[in-house]
Amino acid sequence: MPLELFLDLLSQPCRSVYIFAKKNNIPHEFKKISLMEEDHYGEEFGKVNPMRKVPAIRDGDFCLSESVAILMYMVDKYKTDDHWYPADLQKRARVNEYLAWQPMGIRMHGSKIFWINIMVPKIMGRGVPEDKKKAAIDDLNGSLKMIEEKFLQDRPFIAGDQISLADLVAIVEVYQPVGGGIDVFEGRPKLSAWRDRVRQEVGPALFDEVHKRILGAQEMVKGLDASKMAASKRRFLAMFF
Ligand SMILES: N[C@@H](CCC(=O)N[C@@H](CS)C(=O)NCC(=O)O)C(=O)O
Repeated sequence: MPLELFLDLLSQPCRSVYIFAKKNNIPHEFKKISLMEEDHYGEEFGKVNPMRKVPAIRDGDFCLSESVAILMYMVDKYKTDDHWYPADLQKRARVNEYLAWQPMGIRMHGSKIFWINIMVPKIMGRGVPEDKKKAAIDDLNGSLKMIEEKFLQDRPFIAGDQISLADLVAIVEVYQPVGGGIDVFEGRPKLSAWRDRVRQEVGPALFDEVHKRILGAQEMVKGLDASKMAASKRRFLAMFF
């Protein structure tokens, strides 16, 4: 049986897992879990991931969550090309350094912009207070600066001359606020050039296909039934109001 991937491409870590599986021709079955429909609270998915987060995978009777663990599982199981997770001590350490930084370093900030601009108005029926919006933008700008100045410096990719897991995990997060209507590439030539390199390495068709859902999120959200999103409502209430 192929690897079952439980994903929603609105989610950044789902996009990195999916790009990696497709790019490396890993046999898989895409099982769509719609976060907007709150499918992740269903009984079937609860058996795959009791934490009720995507991505998650099932390989026979082995279930695994957490995108970084899933990516590494695929690296090990399918013996993918070295550049994804280099054996070289210091290159691997660069990848690990980024992977360790990113959850609080950018993921949180990019996600917030998406929620503030797209999800909160729809689900709560009102906007986030201006001071919280401004703080979120400042945080995001700080994260993007860190990617450019600390993680990329003058290298084509985070670990050096070749694309690695770090670049995949990074690019999907950088796109989340873009889905929230903020063009993070404007006025950032270094970030834009890196994005172009990553897109080229992944393959433009695959890259664009995977990002279609997040880039169309503003339109998609208009048709949502907010009354079905009780869990998100509780979370936004605690976070922003
Ligand atoms: N650290 C986890 C994060 C997983 C995660 O937070 N997924 C989000 C989507 S991006 C989710 O499933 N959210 C559903 C919810 O919290 O209700 C990973 O990298 O896989």
